[in-house]
Amino acid sequence: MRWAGILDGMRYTTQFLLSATAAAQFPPPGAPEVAFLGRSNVGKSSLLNALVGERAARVSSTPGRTRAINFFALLDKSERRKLVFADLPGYGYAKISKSISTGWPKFIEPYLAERAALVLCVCLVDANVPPQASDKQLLDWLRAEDRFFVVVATKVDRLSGNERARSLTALEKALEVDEVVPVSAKTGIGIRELWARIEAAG
Ligand SMILES: Nc1nc2c(ncn2[C@@H]2O[C@H](COP(=O)(O)OP(=O)(O)OP(=O)(O)O)[C@@H](O)[C@H]2O)c(=O)[nH]1
Ligand SMILES: [Mg+2]
Repeated sequence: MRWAGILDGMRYTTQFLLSATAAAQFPPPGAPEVAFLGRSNVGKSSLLNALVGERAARVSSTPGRTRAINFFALLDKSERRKLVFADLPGYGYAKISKSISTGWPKFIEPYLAERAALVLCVCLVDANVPPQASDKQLLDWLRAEDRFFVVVATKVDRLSGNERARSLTALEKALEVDEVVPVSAKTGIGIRELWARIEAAG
């Protein structure tokens, strides 16, 4: 199913911009930017693809595969950039080398703290996994930086209705947020809801 076209009721296409491993490589800020953040393997690239209705971002079978910030532009039919999506490297995957794992904040913090175009952080947590300290740390950090964020619980297709409700309640409580939006890149659950949040922020 294609979800493209929901944004402003317009059709648009997705264009890969660049892959950045240092702040100097970030594209010049322009259109409102939305960042996808979460632990390795939580489903960032899959969710981004579900939102744009194409296979724009690479989905990994090996956790920790995305090592750079990958920028994608959403273009309207006049080729104007309406939005930019930033697919960020995952954090907190135990098996990756220590240097990469501890290097994450060094690389990401300047982006999250200083990026002028960044209007919304989509923070992904796995609905199938108990609340994680690393996710709480990220949210606390974003709050301290006054960044707008929405927390989404991924892969809810794997849970029954009751399990899903329990997981969402536990996540909301542990992460101290009013709402966690359930999503599935596989079935499309929550994609329209998330689009509404993105439109409201942009
Ligand atoms: N069942 C189910 N599986 C999913 C869903 N989203 C992602 N996955 C699977 O989870 C794995 C990781 O997905 P990615 O989208 O690559 O996750 P990521 O957060 O981008 O991973 P890194 O870039 O390595 O940090 C893949 O095997 C996906 O097929 C979902 O909504 N439902
Ligand atoms: Mg990825």
